[in-house]
Amino acid sequence: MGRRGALIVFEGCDRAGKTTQCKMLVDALNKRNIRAEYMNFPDRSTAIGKIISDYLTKKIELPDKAVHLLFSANRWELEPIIRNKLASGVSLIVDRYSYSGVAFSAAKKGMDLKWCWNPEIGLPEPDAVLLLNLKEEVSSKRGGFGQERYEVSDFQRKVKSNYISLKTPLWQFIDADKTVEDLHQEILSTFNTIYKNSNGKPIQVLEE
Ligand code: Z5A
Repeated sequence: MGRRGALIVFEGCDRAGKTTQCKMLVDALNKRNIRAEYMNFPDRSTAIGKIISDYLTKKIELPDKAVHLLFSANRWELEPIIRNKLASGVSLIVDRYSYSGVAFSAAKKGMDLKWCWNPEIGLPEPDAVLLLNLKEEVSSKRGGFGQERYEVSDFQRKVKSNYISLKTPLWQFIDADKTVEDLHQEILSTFNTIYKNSNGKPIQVLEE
């Protein structure tokens, strides 16, 4: 039997370049005959994801706790697929995961970090979390900022500090204030190390 895929999560504040880099990494890996696929959360294509999308685009309102659980349920509905893909040798490059779930919800008034983390317990733990770090002055100048719920500077600052509270040894901070290509090359070399180190290790789960 061949090796399992690696589970690599990209996190970071708005417009840090996560989607751009995740997709470039998947393309580069596939060209090198490493099977890899892109996944993103929220996955707006599922039944739960459609409600989340309506919430983010301000078409509907929901209580904070209810929407938090929907974001988590969106990961749980894809959990069997994540496990199957990894077991079959496909590496998953994931654009936001549980850490966004907690960092964003806990940035809201009255939302407790620990309460927010609870529904994430038991999901597959990533082999690495790459946090793309970008100064606010730079991110706010990038395309599209400010159109969706949460795209507000004060809120993004709280999210950033919540990310720091969630940090574990799996996290790697990457300065994202670089050209797309320079950042890609750095991420590609980081991937090589993570991929090598994950070989032969069973997938763990997120714990309390
Ligand atoms: N959320 C939550 O509350 N709970 C959860 O459980 C989860 C998420 C999973 C929607 O996420 C919101 O959901 C998000 C968190 C919350 N809210 N916020 N804020 P989403 O993933 O659907 O969408 P997004 O997170 O808003 O995408 P993003 O963060 O804004 O963008 P990005 O993926 O980091 O960046 P990008 O799309 O690759 O690039 C953005 C722009 O910058 C684009 O014009 C690029 O061409 C440009 N770009 C990219 N890289 C560069 C470089 N290196 N230089 C210059 N310009 C660049």
